[in-house]
Amino acid sequence: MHHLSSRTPRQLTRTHLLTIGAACVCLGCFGSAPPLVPRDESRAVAGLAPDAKIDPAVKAAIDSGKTIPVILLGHDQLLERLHGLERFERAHDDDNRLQLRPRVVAELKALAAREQRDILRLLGKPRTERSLWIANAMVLTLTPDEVRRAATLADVEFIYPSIEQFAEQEPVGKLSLVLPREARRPFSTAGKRIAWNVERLGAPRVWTELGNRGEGAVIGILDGGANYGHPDLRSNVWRNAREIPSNGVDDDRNGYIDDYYGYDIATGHAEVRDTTPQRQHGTWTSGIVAGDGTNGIITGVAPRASLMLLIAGGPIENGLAYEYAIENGADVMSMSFSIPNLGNLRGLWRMMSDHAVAAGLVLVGGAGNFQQSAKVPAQVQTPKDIPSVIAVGGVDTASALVFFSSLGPVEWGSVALYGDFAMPAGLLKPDVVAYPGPNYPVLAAGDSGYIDPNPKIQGNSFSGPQGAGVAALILSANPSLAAWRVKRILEETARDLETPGRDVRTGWGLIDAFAAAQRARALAGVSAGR
Ligand SMILES: [Ca+2]
Ligand SMILES: [Ca+2]
Repeated sequence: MHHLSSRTPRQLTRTHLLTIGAACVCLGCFGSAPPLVPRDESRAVAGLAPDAKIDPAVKAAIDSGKTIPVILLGHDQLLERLHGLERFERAHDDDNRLQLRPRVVAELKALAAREQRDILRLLGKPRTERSLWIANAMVLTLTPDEVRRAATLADVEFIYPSIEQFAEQEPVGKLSLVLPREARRPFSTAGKRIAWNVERLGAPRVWTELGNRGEGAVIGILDGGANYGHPDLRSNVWRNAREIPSNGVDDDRNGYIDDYYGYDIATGHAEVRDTTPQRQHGTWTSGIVAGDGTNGIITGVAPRASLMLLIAGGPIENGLAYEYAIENGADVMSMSFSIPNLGNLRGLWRMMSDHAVAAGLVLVGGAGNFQQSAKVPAQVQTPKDIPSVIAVGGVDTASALVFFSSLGPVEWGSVALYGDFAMPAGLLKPDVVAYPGPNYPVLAAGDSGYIDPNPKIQGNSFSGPQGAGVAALILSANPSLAAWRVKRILEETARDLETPGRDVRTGWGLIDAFAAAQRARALAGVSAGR
């Protein structure tokens, strides 16, 4: 079996999914509109006792006298932890996602700014090292006494260890390739071969019968970069219209110099192009979302969707990537990686994900390839272990689960601030399944062609982007749909496999692109076949 090297940003183990083989806060109102988050006073809960707010890893460090970087989670969050997103969904199920987004973002930013300013003042710190609004959280390096003091503050909900080494402050903006501006060629299947996974998911019927190739949808590819110069990708790479590439200037003043096709948040580089044979992962996943077949084979589910290329390492950087995607108009985030053993930090990631979904970003990724190398409930790993993130497992051409596809359920009983979905029942995962391969062509990163035949490369890193591509088709059919409704449509239109109903092997079943796009279109009040 061919083995891919994992990308390992510093001390984090981050595996690509190809093995080959609280209390509600009072929120401002918008005119006479109802509040964004319905208050439920009965659910208001007191914070933890100071000692219980400190993660065991932080406690061990300060007990030995160490000054360490920590993540302070603020008390004020947009959504209540346990059922906040569910309540938000009920309140906003029919709201227009694109109109809801700026309201959610404004509230998230206002909450974070206010409370983080207070915490800094109370701790006597001039500034944070990193600050998030997608969850109200910030990174500070604190002495043991400062950690103990932070834990006594009502504004501090929890203190996590900070496990990332952040990029240096001298970012590099130079891009190795700036594509010429050229008119997008009309998409056509004429004379093209279509990869069988794309065909079997029903995507070509969406293109031809519904006239929907993913136009208008922007997919964040949170991966290791991609060869966006590949002929099958170059028409579909997203551009930041407010940024002039390679001029060394942060033209749009978003803190990222020359972020034109996306950004490498992990290293502070604008360059997101990778053509090296050892690192083709992001080119493969990009191609499965939107490879348009210019050079002969259509590998993409949504061949007229746009791709925003992002690179991140640990939880804080991934939170920054969520923020970037939301602020720059992405509709979907494709996440073909897994991070195991994050402990309580899984809770931070879940909070960020719930807020991102509320802000209209569909989160999706492969379920993992750990059926034989990890025990349940640790086979589906972060971030796909999060309820609001769509985990895509894998089946073969006979619709039988593949030997490596991670099994559910997952558990949250051990995670601080959560404690729900305890074993043995846990949380059902995966959510749906697609085709992890091998034996269908994928883009070659090093040249303009394909890996074809591809008898070896397989994994749920390929299943996740199929889910992301279908999410693009859903949102292209109906851009106003809430992100959680995209997840629901994927699940409800999936073809049930194995045990009738949802199960811990294949979830709701095999993704059906045509049924999903048709459902989305019907919800938009447009009859199919028009
Ligand atoms: Ca910029
Ligand atoms: Ca620039």
